[in-house]
Amino acid sequence: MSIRKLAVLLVLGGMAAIPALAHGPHSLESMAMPGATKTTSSSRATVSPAQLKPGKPQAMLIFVRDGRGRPVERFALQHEKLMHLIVVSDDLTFFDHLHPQYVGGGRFRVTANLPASGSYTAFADYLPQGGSPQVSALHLQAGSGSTASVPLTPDSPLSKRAGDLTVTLKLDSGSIAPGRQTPLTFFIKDGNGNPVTDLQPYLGAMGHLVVIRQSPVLTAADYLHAHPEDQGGHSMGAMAEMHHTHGERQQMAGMDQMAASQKAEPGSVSFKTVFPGPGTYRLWAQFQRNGKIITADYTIAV
Ligand SMILES: [Cu+2]
Repeated sequence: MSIRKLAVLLVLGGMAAIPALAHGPHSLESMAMPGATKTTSSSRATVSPAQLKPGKPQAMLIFVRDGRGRPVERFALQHEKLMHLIVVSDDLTFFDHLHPQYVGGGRFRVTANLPASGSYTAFADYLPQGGSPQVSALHLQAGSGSTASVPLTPDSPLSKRAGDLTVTLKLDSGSIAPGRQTPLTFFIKDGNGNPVTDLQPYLGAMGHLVVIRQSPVLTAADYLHAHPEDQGGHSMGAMAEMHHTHGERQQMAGMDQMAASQKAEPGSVSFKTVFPGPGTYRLWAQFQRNGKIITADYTIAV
């Protein structure tokens, strides 16, 4: 048996534990949080092609259908975009954050570039108009072979170089437990060690945080998408609390100034998230400064 055939069998074997296998290996039922009230039947996304060449930008189409198989025609903006697509290698070493373009009829077009042969997962994050936020895990293959999920070692210290900045994640170790609101605060310093206070809004907030749990087969349940809370942020439902976690801006105007300055130190951006269970998590924090996006990545144990 060829290595490639074996890899395909391994992938299919891994998929068997997951619902919605009947929809094909590249389609997973979108997963909702327990207890969330659904206003529409759940939708699902598929991707074509799911087999790509490594190291080469290639166009893909993502097709979103409702529970009855009809195209979802209308989407609402979330954080300034109709769809966020987070692409990771299955070992969570590669990360890309893309914004597919809606081309109508439930279809989004995006150009992906998978750097090396192996297996990847793309998390499509979108909000059907009048519905609830959805995450679909789309499985992609570049060349042949799977990307083994090797155990990741938690980072210590939690300081990362990102461009010419240093981004340090501060965790209150006593508060990291599954199922509990966990504050995640990033301190951003320039090359001289001074706090960076001139971050620019990125996707309508002072930062963007993606959290993914390491898993032999990644599913939508392993994905947490977090943004700092918008200024004067509206209240969110229980499901939104889980998917789009709250954070505080480092700079706020007018009446909020005093309250904000008590909460946030200069050069810091805070998020809150709820880790759904114990495990090893990868975090990618993104900020914008001088028109450039910087990404700092971390591994933590919960
Ligand atoms: Cu995005």
